[in-house]
Amino acid sequence: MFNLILFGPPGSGKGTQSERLIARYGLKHLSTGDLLRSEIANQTTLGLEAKGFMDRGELVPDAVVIGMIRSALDNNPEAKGFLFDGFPRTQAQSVALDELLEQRGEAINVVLALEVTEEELVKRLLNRGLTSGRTDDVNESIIRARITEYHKKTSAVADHYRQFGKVVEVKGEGSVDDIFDALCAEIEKRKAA
Ligand code: B4P
Repeated sequence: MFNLILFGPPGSGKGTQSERLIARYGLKHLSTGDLLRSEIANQTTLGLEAKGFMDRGELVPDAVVIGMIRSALDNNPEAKGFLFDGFPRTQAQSVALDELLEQRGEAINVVLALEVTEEELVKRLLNRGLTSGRTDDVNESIIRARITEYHKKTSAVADHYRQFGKVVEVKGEGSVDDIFDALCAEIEKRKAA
């Protein structure tokens, strides 16, 4: 199995690049953002609980997202690897993911961290907000709150995996094709190792 985390601030291109990476490598895509939005669309109890946090640009509680990932791993025993997109987002989620994978005899192979400046992130998300219908993309102060959450809680995820030498930084500005090629080059190196 090959398991990778696509890491980076909101708007760094995780969703965009994940689509291409899963197509190239046949990985199972696990996006906690997509899973949460689907719970909201179906008006489940979990979705109703998550919506308030997401609308304010805050992270959803760890127990909720860890439970979702546990179920997703259980439901995909045949997967040849997972691409984690937007998860883990806290130190506690990182530890939980490592444990969930270890119980299955697996581990994270690489964390690819997309680097994008804050002004570019805000520009991209406001632009996506024009068409996405996402309530967390339309208001600049909510977008900045999401970026602040990222610096406060999510950058710890990179620190966690750095201690195991698993983090590779990739420039997340430029054309989608060039960024994709850079990500693939790093994956190929790790697969060959
Ligand atoms: P997510 O759904 O993960 O959303 P995101 O980080 O905003 O998006 P992403 O980074 O994937 O977007 P992309 O760059 O592809 O999270 C939403 C919310 O859910 C969070 O705020 C939180 O409340 C909650 N949540 C999710 N996971 C959680 C967890 N584990 N724990 C707790 N809470 C959690 O796209 C951005 C835009 O940039 C697009 O319009 C795209 O077209 C554009 N773009 C991409 N690449 C580009 C490039 N190279 N050049 C120009 N534009 C580009």
